[in-house]
Amino acid sequence: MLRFLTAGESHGPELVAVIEGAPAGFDIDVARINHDLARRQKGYGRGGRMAIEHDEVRVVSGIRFGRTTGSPVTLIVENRDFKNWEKRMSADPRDRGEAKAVTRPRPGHADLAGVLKYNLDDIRDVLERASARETTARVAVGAFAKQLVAPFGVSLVGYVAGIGATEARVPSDLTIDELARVTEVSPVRVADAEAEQAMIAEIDECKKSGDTLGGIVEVLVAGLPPGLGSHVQWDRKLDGRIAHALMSVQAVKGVEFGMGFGAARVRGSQLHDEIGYDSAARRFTRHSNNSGGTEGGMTTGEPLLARVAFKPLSTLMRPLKSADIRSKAEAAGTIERSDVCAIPAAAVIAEAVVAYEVANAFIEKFGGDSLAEITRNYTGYVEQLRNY
Ligand code: EPS
Repeated sequence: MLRFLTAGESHGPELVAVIEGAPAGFDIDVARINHDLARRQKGYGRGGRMAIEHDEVRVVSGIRFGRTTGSPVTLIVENRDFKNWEKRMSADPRDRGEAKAVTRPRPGHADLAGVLKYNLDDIRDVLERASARETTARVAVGAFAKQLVAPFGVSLVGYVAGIGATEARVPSDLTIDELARVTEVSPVRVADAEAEQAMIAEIDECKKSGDTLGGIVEVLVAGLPPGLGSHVQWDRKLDGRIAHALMSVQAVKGVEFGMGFGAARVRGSQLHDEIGYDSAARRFTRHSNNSGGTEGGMTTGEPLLARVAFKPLSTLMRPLKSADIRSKAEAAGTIERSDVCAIPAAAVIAEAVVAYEVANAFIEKFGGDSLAEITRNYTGYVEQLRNY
């Protein structure tokens, strides 16, 4: 099984991810990890920070001559902005006086619950770690994970399905590769030119009025065999694990699969995906995919589709009412440099988070310590399905 931890603060020196349990013998192209980090930095509505950063991983362990060795993989991303924050983010107690404490919690952020829980009197001790800057490390992990499943024909794409009040159509005739290509060149990561213009206009309007915008992203995964995850125990259900991982992304308020909440409003006869059998391909088929590719916590073999709702960012340039944590007097929430809308980046983050969970389920099912061993197990299972 894979596991990983991230560490690092938004304005600290570095972000770190340690991935444990990766099998040996997998080709890892660091440029592909950096490519996803660059995708995360893009998007209409981002703030000034992204002009400072140039996110790239430094591999510290676990990869030798472009291949995994089976050892823990450590990936480090430098925060270029740290040079402007050295005194304020210093580990040295002598620098304490250099930093002005943040004392006005932003409604919607981790600020207030964090200082109460950890008994802190400077909100910066909370906001630095709560910041979505941490998703840089998670995107690096996801980009690594994608390369564990790529040899088995698994591909993923995250894209935007809505920003604020504007929904984007997703053309149903596009392959996953085409969808990835089209959304990649859109400043708001959509495949709908009309919606793109409306979204850009809404982001501009919010920027002017000091407001922020949320949205919905979708992650589509193709090439999964049936039977990843398991129905036998609650914590082995793959949709449950993916939902947990997605809910843990900063600002996420909802996750659904396939028809999701809509499934509650239709009859069973209108919802469930009827089953057929393709004798030539020797595989079971579905007439629809309302389940979003999971039944009983297992993949069905159809594309997996997760939808994720992100709330608008909680740092408002025209702040909401708050109360100072020291004086308890009414005060406006703190203004920190932030983004107006981070939904295009959120699509890349959600894609990475799902990639990790899928890779983990894959390694669990076809478990082995090397690419050769996993390939044997995978090929044997595919054969078993064909002969079923
Ligand atoms: C960032 C995410 C946001 C940005 C941050 C970079 O973090 P937060 O969740 O704290 O709003 O605002 O940039 C800054 C903190 C800054 O100083 O500009 C990211 O995704 O990299």
